[in-house]
Amino acid sequence: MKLSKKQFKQDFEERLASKFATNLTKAGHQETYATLASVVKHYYSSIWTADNQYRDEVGKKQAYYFSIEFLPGKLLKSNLLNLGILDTVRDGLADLGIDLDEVAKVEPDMAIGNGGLGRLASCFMDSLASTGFPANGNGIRYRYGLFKQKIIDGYQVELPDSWLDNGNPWEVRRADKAVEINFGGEVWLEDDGKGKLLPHYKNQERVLAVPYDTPMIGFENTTVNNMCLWRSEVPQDLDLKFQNLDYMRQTSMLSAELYPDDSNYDGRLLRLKQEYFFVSAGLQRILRHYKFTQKKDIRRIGDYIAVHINDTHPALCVPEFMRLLIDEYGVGWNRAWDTTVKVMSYTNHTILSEALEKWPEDMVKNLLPRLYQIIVEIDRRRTAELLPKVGATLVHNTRIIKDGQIHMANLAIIGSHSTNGVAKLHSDLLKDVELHDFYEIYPERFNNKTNGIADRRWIQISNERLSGVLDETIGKTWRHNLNDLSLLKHFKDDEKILKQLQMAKYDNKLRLAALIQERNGITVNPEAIFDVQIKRLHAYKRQLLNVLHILKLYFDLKDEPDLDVVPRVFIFGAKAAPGYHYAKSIIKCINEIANMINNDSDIDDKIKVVFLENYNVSLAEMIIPAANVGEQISLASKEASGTSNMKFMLNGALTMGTLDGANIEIFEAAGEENNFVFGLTKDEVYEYYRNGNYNARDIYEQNPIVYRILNSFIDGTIPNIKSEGREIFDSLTIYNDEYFVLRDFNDYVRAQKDLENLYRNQTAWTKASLMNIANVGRFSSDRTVREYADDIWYIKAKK
Ligand code: GFP
Repeated sequence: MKLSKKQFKQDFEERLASKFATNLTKAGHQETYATLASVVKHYYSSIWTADNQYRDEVGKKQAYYFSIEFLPGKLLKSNLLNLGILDTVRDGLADLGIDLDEVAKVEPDMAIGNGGLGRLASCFMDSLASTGFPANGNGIRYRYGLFKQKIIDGYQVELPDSWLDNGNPWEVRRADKAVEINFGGEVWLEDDGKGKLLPHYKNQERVLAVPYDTPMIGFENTTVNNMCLWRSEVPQDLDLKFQNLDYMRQTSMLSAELYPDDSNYDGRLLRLKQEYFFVSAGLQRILRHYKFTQKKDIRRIGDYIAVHINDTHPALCVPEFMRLLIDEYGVGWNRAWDTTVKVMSYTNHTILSEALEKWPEDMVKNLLPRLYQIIVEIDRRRTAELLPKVGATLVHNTRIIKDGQIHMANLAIIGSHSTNGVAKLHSDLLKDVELHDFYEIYPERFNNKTNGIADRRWIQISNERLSGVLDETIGKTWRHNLNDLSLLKHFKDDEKILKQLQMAKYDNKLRLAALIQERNGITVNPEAIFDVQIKRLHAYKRQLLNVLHILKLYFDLKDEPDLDVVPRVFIFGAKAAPGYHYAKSIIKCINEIANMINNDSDIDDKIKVVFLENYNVSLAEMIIPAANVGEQISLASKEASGTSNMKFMLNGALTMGTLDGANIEIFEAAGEENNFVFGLTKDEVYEYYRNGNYNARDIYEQNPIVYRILNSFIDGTIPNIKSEGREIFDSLTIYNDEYFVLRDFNDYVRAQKDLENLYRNQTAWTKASLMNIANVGRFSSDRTVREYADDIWYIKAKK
């Protein structure tokens, strides 16, 4: 959009006066932020309205991305950037004596997601709008986002993330578009007199779902999509028998928090309720909108909408869409089924069985009696149809209802026309191993869509320093097409440019060093290698392997204080799921090891270990630009894709990684010689599984370095970790090291040595860094969403 600085300043001052009855000299940070957001909202509102109008008139097919998590982070700067007014607003505010970066700090992170899954959803939201695709999000407006992590005495403590306390200026509550969701009660079918069976209900619990819309603004175009988030409320005309406090409390719990503790029955029930809640609300709204705007036969809806099931949480989309079509819109079963399969598509994000949801049959039957009937019928019809074609074994292995449980991944695969993995290796594993039986039956449904990242946020906003160097070196087209970063290859031997890249990195390291000083009170040397591992804390991601290597360096230095090492700062950011004891023990150990090493005067600044608490999107935006190395060290086959690996690459960090997930494609693109590859391959891991011959205890007993390191967890060397140290020691030596940490240790140490050697030669290092940046184009999520649009959703971008 076009905006002059003068106009902006006038708009800002007027809004400040009308909204808060105050002026520039008196306004506080909150008022400044709310005013700015309000002005920005005013700027985009007409684009948003016009785009909605256009879609309805043209009747364009739209996609809807159903996800239990979204992780947008802060929206202010990204909205300004995408509207093309970031610089104007920054300058205008500066004229008024306001620092945009300070104002931006006021906005709380919108953290209604947990990790890669939710962040991917938000990268997609940005890319879909920026590439002009009509595609919207659908989720839950959790009152409390993912917990805030505090580290107290080295332990993770979870505090509520009450992110809505000061309001949320970006969202629009649309009370007129509320829908009702029903749970429980009884259902029976009755003939309607014309030969049709219609459901009748008794004693159902009613909940109101109210949508809150947040605009997803495209980058310098006219597309504005919608992220619709649902809030649960009590219906105004609630039946008397439900008017009690317990009911009120339960209703508000539905949209209270992400991933309620599911270690007990009530917690699990609540989670299932949440899943149905946002699925049903989203589908009802879509169907109503279609009826209202298109006025066409409901049976043609498959030409107008695509619904995406992001992981298994929204898999109830399948039976719920069937229910709505059949019960509410009078479509026959066969037509409804064909339409459902045409509309739905599903992404699998992990092969870890803990994440493939299964619900007890009884729970589904009691909570969602009509959906249960439909699921049973889908399963019955499919079994009857397939038995003669593919035989009993394949049918049995792929049934939706098995052993008293409803298998949500099976439901999602069967009820949709596309199942994709998120990196080549992962998609192949799905086809060849994990979902092989499905692949035998529906080979045409399987495909790969390698993940990507919204490069605008991950470089233009978060790394202005590097962005500036790139602009000056290769021009600005890369800001619209990330593939143009390949122009940088021409400069790989240009010492002037290499120096500039080094200086940009150094400045970002200074910025991070200041943050570490402020938050952790640790002084780090900006000349040191900044070696970073930031991601959810999970055993398969192997933060522990990183820790073992740190301990090796530490002991080496203790034994030989004059050892010539390149100073390193090891940086961690990670939240552990509140009920995941082992992961929390690892956090405790990292913090105790950090204390031990950071305060050891023998070590000085040769090694520093920093655990930054409350890792979130905003913190990632500070850390990644400053990283020299990104640790991507999961056991091969376990990390479906990874996306922080792509963010590091974009910011010129080298990857220390296994041949897992998208690392493989990163190495292909940027060259193994420009990164550090180590560890077992996927085939070697599966070979161990087949032969059952991995013996971690042997490694512990036979490798003196491993022996010493592991003993330090239990012999008091590392203070204050009596029980945690024992837990970790046992997991490796007694419970046979599920993720082959010890097996990969030696090769990891070797690769770390290579890394250190390369870093000694700054020119060679920076060349490798440049080659990573120059080859990152394909990891833009603009590319990924185009593939989804072309191959799965069949939607077209606005010209
Ligand atoms: C999951 C997978 C990752 C993958 C993301 C997005 O992330 O490998 O990159 O989904 O597809 F594990 P987490 O939620 O586990 O971080």
